[in-house]
Amino acid sequence: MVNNISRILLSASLFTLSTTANASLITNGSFEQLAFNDNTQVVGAANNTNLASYQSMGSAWDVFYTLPGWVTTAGSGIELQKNVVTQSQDGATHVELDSDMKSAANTVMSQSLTSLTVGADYLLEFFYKPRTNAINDNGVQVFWYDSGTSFDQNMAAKFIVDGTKNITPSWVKQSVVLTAQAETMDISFGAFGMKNSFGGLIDNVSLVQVSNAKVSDIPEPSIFALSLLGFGLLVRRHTKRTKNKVLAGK
Ligand SMILES: [Ca+2]
Ligand SMILES: [Ca+2]
Repeated sequence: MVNNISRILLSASLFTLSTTANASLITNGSFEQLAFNDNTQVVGAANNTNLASYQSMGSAWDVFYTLPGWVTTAGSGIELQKNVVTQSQDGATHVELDSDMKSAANTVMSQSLTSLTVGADYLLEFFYKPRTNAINDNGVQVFWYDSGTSFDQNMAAKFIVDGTKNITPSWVKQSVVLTAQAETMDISFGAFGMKNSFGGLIDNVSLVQVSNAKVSDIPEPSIFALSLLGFGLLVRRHTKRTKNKVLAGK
């Protein structure tokens, strides 16, 4: 029975996967959202630019503690750029995390992802472009951890990209597969290297589920509970059939 239930589970989860395969789980992955759902107004710490006014500006840059979907978890804030260093890979805006503040600091921005499937794989993709020709100046690290854990600069990065503009003059797609260890995971992007207000540029971040948890990864108590449920359904069906037979006088 467990085998049958496993097959049903697998079919059900494959169906779910096929219907959600293309939906990115990242909020504001292209950094184009200039308004919060609750209408919170935010102003940049460097130039006092209201986030909403990016819409009408031909070019702009400022440093924000929060953007829709993203929050600063280390450093001085997220630098949102529009047509000042380069065109964006997607849309009109992108971010840089070696932010231009009086004391330039390598910033970490984070987002929580909920309702993940423990044990399932997720493909993270984003576009990266190094701003300068200097070595050790444009690095970006990706961290992925259970939301119950606070971000820590000493965490091991799940992915690292670094480069220089002369060798990598255009946006390049980066990809890494991440496995969910909890239903709610945090993803963080952090700049590393020289803190000089010039760093790696990031745009078009997406995260999609690419595999289910293996049936063998489902905790045994769940299979046992499902077995009981299946057994209960069979008993109910059998009882109903017997009752119908009795009513029909068979
Ligand atoms: Ca964008
Ligand atoms: Ca730098």
